[in-house]
Amino acid sequence: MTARIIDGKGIAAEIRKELAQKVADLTVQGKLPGLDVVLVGDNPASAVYVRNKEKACREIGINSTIHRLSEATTREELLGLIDRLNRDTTVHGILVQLPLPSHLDEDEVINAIDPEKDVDGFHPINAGKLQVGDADGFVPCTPAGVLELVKRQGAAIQGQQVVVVGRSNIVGKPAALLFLRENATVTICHSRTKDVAAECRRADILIAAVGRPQLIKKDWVKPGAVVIDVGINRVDGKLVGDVDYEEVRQVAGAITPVPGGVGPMTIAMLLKATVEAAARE
Ligand code: NAP
Ligand code: LUD
Repeated sequence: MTARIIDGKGIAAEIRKELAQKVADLTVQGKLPGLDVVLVGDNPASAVYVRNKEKACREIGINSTIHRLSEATTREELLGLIDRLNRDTTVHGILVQLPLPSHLDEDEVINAIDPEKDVDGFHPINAGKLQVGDADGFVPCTPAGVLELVKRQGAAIQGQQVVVVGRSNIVGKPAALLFLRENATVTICHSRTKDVAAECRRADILIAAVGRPQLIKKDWVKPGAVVIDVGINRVDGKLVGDVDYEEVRQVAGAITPVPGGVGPMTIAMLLKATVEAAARE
């Protein structure tokens, strides 16, 4: 059996098309959605992602402003900008691209963002809402994209075994909570898990968010499982996921490619959150 390829790029384009109509409606009502993205320093991957976000906003009519700040930006300058954006009523969403240069405290910066504008869903208020099951909060874009992909390609979630490899606050942990909310039975693996391969083999839906190129092998995957590869690793100038794609596609039922899988969905979910923030105003 060869796995069906889950076309994240195509699904993300469909979602953007749906959103373009909502943006047009909001704009007519005088609520032009606004997203401000803050990029500090010159991390080349971050520059690519932010450019992709800017382009996606432009294409569907979201008013986006990118604040490109130097590596030497001080804590006070960054917090000052966030404060200004918090108070600017034309700004519905604020996103500070991570990672930040090491002299800046990511938690402090995230905490400074108005939770109502935190379209990334990283503020503790929004993380807490996901945890307690309050549907009003913003959900981190990458796990939201993972869930949307699984739903749109038609896999059942309720009662299924979902295994998430990775427990970061931006991907693994919220992904686990989202699938729990969908009534899956969820296992979270991390670097201290005794036998990650054995845990993965039980998964009906396997979500890899590890940051280790091609860690997940064919014999870690139950035949027919849905495999979602969140990982983006640059190896010899090429992008590869956390899943050994060529191997695993021989046993999986469905699999996301890298690139063209979860990455474009992250951006589509960011646009969706921004549109929602504007609609709530
Ligand atoms: P992270 O913060 O580095 O977290 C990695 C997690 O994997 C940690 O929980 C770590 O465990 C665990 N881990 C590391 N090695 C392991 C191993 N050998 N076995 C089991 N678990 C292991 O990374 P992240 O921010 O979640 O990102 C993960 C990957 O997704 C990266 O490749 C990143 O580039 C990519 N990513 C993609 C998107 C997208 O839109 N497609 C978005 C965000 C991230 P401990 O907690 O024990 O250290
Ligand atoms: N920080 C994110 N840091 C990194 N892939 C993204 C991402 C687009 N505050 C904050 O945007 O949500 C975030 N909020 N993240 N990420 C990763 C993470 C953040 C990753 C990949 C892509 C955003 C993307 O467009 C393309 C794909 O997988 O097809 C390929 C892009 C390429 O490198 O060519």
